[in-house]
Amino acid sequence: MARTIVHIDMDAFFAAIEVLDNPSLKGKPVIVGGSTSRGVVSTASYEARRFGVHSAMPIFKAKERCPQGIFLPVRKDRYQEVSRKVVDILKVFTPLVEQVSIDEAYLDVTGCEALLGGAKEIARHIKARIAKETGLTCSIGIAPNKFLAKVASDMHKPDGLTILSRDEVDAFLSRLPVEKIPGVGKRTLEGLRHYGIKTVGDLKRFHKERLLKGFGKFGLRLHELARGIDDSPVVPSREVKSISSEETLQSDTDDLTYLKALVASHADNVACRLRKGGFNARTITLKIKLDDFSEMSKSLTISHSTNSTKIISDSAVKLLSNYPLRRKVRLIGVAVSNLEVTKEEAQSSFFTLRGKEQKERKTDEAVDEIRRRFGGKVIRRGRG
Ligand code: TTP
Ligand code: MG
Repeated sequence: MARTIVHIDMDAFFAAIEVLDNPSLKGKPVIVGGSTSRGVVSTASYEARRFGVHSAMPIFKAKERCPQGIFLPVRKDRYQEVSRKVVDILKVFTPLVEQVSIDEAYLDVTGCEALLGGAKEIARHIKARIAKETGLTCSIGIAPNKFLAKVASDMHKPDGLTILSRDEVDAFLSRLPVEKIPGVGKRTLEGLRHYGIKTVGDLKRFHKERLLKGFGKFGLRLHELARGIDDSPVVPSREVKSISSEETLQSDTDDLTYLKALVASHADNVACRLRKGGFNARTITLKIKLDDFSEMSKSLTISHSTNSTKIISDSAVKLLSNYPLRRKVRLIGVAVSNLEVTKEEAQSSFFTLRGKEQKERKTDEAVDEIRRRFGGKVIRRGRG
């Protein structure tokens, strides 16, 4: 069935937010990037791009090209906040929203035309809503698949709107430079140039087998993309609702000491993943499958959300101790849910913790650091 895919990419995203938060910067060459002179440019306003400044350029070079530029540090939290707002707006149009980076997303609006109007109407609605609720502009591409929609959204930046119908695809692609194909980086580009391939039209005329030989699996993808073929679906990004860790035992057991050690180990695993993901949890669940395949889960909810190995482990072990084991255990695990994003204050409230809690926090951080450096399996936490 013919699909209608929308690709949205915010314009000069980080720089546009800086202008939004400080309107006196409007119309000026704003450059956002690493704060040291050894850093690189994250992005630049369109005014700064006229001086030849672009993403990934060393800051010192950007300063040479645009000495009058206004150089600002990256405020990732603020950009994330706006990014979430944009995604929430998009979800009003369809639940089929796949966020692919901080400032871009795909929507599958197939069949929504009757409800929302034609493709152009849909795009206008989205742009107007984003402008009203965030004060920012975006560029939109609408096409029969993700590849074409993404290329289309890049055609008329900033504040662009490009709609590609099936019968326009061939003409559009034949002139398109191959470097515009998502996934074609420096090395692939060199390879393609080596074969004399400059446009997608050239690519289409090139033998499939030679593409396979030269570029492996990606060569086959290039062969399809050159024909405007891309069947990849829009996969709605799911919010993380819970984190779990469990295992089926080598042999069934009712050895409580051993089971408690396993529970502690799985609790440590989920706590570590919470800390890595920047979450705290309030609900801790113990999951057990018995040797007759019956299943049970017991939960408890604590008053203050946590990512502490000790608190999660103690809670899960308590759930196990309170559960009368009638049979041998076949599978055991721990899950946490009721997640909250770890707040800055919570992270920095180290000094308000009591001595014992401070020590536990320090242990968690030290173990995380060792795992980060040497891999997850180096340390297995016991119960203490
Ligand atoms: P892009 O969408 O590639 O760029 P942009 O939104 O700034 O500009 P455009 O109008 O061309 O879409 O990237 C989104 C944000 O991601 C960008 O504002 C900053 C960040 N980013 C980096 O930090 N480093 C990079 O190398 C790139 C390309 C982007
Ligand atoms: Mg962008």
